[in-house]
Amino acid sequence: MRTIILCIVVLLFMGVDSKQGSNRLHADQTGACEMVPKPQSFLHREGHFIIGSTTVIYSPSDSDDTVELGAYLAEHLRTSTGYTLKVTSNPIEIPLNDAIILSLKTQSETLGNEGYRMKIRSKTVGIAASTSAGLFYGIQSLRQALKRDDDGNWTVPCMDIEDKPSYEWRGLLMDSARHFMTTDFIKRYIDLLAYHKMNTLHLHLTDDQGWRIDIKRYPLLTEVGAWRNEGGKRYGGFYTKEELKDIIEYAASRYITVIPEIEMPGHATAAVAAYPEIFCAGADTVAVETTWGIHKNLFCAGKEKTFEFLENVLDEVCDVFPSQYIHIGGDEAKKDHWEKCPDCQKRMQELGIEDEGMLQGYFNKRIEKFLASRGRRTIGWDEILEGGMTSEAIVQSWRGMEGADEGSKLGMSVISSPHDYTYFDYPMHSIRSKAFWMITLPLERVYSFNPAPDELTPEQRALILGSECTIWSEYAPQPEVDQQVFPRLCAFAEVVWTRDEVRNWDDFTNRMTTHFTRLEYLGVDYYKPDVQCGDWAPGSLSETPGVIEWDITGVITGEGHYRLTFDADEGEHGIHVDWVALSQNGIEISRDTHLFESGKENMFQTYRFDVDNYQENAVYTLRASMGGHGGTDTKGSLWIKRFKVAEPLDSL
Ligand code: TNX
Repeated sequence: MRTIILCIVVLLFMGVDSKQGSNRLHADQTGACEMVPKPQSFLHREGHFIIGSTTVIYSPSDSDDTVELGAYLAEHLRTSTGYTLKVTSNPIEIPLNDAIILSLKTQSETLGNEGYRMKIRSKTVGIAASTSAGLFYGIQSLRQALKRDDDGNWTVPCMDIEDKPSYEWRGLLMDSARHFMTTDFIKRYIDLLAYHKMNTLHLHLTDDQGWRIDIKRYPLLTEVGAWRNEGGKRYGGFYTKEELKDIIEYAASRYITVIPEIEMPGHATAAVAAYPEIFCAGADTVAVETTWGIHKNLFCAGKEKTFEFLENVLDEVCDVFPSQYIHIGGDEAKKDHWEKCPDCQKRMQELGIEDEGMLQGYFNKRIEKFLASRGRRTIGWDEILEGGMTSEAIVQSWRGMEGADEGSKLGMSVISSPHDYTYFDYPMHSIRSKAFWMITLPLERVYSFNPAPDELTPEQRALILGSECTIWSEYAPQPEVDQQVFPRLCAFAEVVWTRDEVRNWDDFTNRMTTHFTRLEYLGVDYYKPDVQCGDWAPGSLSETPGVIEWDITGVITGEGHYRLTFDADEGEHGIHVDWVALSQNGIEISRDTHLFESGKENMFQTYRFDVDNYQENAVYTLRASMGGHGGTDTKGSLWIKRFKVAEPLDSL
């Protein structure tokens, strides 16, 4: 049944897309390569290989990994083409004229750890690499080369590719602390990362607004720390160790390393809410945070209990995560409590240091030493440079590239994640719905990013491992993540995979035309602009809030999650909103209650709704309790955007 539906979907694409389809064929014939990220070297050849029901996949028996790759490729081709191809590790069974051959060439030096060579001819497809990771990336390129011709054959154009990544560290940070993301959703992203030849998933597991990893020795971390009050409802969640191991294993089979981040000493509200004994003396007890921003609730650096706690936590983290690296955060640690806490001050006296920044340095180095005793290397945000770290630690530069410059001068390895190129929580176009700290980050700017800029010396550049993009989730609950991340992740993937000399913006946007079709086929809900669905004129609002209504029938187009934004763009005064509700045929189906007063910092003008039972002929009405804020001369508009329900990925 699934295959039939997929075939219908494909046929639909072919139908709707027939003009584009012939363009695509034409593009190939002129030698353009449509893959994203673009291979380092590509040569177009005449002809096609046809994948039919009799095609055989050969995967070498060198290791379990290589054997599994054959099955992995067959499964993808089955979901795309409907054919269940034979997979063999017996060379005698390879047909001469109808085979996809994976081979491990251990002597190939030019391909490195992740490179591959692919030769597609009319009788065979050959993918060779010196590692199974390389074969895996060759398979991703093959998936992207697959298309259906006018006769309904599944074909791949003849070509030669020689390819390997520019950077060894190609990552995405997912923040499931601010908004929880399900394990299925994370696995879906693992597949999307793999499809774009990325190899690192950084899981931001703890923050002020939630603690998301089960720690056996400290059950309150999840009993208390994983939950917060959101509009009167209990919101949260956490991962059990089994769930995390499952994610790690799933990622490993797609050549992705999962790096955990346990934030310290700042972004620790959820933890100190659960265990106040590791909070500074004299500070009022706290609850798990419900607002965004930089909070001052740090782990106490004076108490030995804090280090005992963190070492025990990290001990369990190391048991779950086999990664060579553990991220300890280190960013945005406001020292207000440390300045007043007798324990912290005593510690500073003992250490003979006068400033709290140095105390954070002591804190970091102690934790780094512990992690080293477990055979792990520490990663921290660029603030870790302030108190001094050993050159063994890795610095993740986020407040620009200064941290990359400074860290590499000290001989430290670097992950470049400057926020103004890599933060996909920032809006891609409209500045209408953004938090005060965000800038607009268009696709072209992401594409122009250079993780190891020319201003650095060759020695410094050699220390840049690569880059990570991020989806911080304060303003991106799970249903909205796809539209924040895509298509920017495609541009980013090319930045970290493809050499500068091979990259070109116009060529990228051309290839994206085809790639958008792939994303759609995969079920990725990539960025769409907001649609205007109402407005208000000066004098139409009173100063005391009243209920205003808009008919928005035409813009509710199906089931899913909707985000509404108020744009109070004209007039001396702003607006005041208490709640917004969505009705279907006069019956309220969803309501979001929170205060918004335009002009006030840290207030968000967006309201969210879910439509679970969409009816095509129903009338949809939006109602808001709102008024002018201080005056009634305000004029503005309402914008809405639909986010599709994330489905498990289909295959190409
Ligand atoms: C800064 S990046 C942060 C995060 C926020 C992000 C929002 C970093 C190390 N800290 O805590 O989520 O900005 O854009």
